[in-house]
Amino acid sequence: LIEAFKLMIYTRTTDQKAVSFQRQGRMYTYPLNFGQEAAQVGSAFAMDKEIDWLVPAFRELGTWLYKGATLQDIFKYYCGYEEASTFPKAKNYLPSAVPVASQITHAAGVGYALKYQKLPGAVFAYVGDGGTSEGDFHEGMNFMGVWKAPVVVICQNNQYAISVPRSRQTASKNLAIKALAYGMNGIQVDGNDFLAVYQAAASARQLAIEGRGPSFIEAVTYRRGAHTTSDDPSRYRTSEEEERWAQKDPIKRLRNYLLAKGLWNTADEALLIETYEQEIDAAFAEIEHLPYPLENVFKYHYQEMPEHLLRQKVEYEKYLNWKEKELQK
Ligand SMILES: Cc1ncc(C[n+]2csc(CCOP(=O)(O)OP(=O)(O)O)c2C)c(N)n1
Repeated sequence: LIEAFKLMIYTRTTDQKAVSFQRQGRMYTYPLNFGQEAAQVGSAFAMDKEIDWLVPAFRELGTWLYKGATLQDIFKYYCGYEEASTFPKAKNYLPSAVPVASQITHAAGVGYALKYQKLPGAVFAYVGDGGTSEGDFHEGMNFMGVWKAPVVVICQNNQYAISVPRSRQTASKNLAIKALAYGMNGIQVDGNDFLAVYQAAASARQLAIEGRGPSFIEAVTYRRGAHTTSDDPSRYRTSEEEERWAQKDPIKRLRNYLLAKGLWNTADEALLIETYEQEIDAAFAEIEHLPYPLENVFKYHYQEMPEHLLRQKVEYEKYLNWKEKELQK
């Protein structure tokens, strides 16, 4: 429990730091994880780091860290180094998937391959509530159901797909019920309760490795921050709603539980966060000045660079000069 709680705090500290790096113009974009730490770390803790496969979407920072992605690679990715999203230091780990729900078909394939080759372990795949409305989601779910692939699909229902609320996303009564149609095990859990998520994910993994088929877990949570650093949630939701969910914050809840058990000391928490912040700053400093590879985007799409790309390249070079000057200040 302490390890999990620490990872939740580490995840939140990294998240906050990443947002400030982006705001300072030192990182390009970033999807926020604030408020979803129990859904991520709770499910990750059910995973066998060595033999299980992680098939991520793009908003599972706590899971990524658990599975062995380094801060350096995570930061590199959000600084534009696409290759870093393969997380070369981690084992059995697919690259993050921004095309929404495309990863569910990959997860079905990896699960099927494990079964076909009689390899041990399970696949942990992540998707958002919005992702459940995509074609790839249905194809992947259908395939893993038919083939009883050892897959655990964790859906972080954070209530929004950018600005589209869950209520306008699907007429389905809930998301977990979707599993039924594919002959999969389906369960809805309080995604802000670390223990509930862990229990659901551990049971689902057990079913998977015993050959009893894939599972779909709807972890009901809330994205307390913006969709990404380019989003302004005040345009589509109320502060009353945000306040309601703040009361159910997953870190607050696990902290209260640990305090009640006499397992945690709040005085140590501030110190811990300070140590984490130093570690995170040091990791960012290691990668911040690497030569920026975005020019690949310009170079490799066409044999001869078309006019509009040339214009963008000039703008980009201006930006680089600006950034260089800012860094020297
Ligand atoms: C196929 C596809 N369509 C649209 C987008 C743009 N887009 C990025 S994230 C997102 C919303 C995803 O919502 P959800 O699945 O609920 O995950 P969340 O972002 O809330 O974690 C959209 C529409 C995309 N990346 N891929």
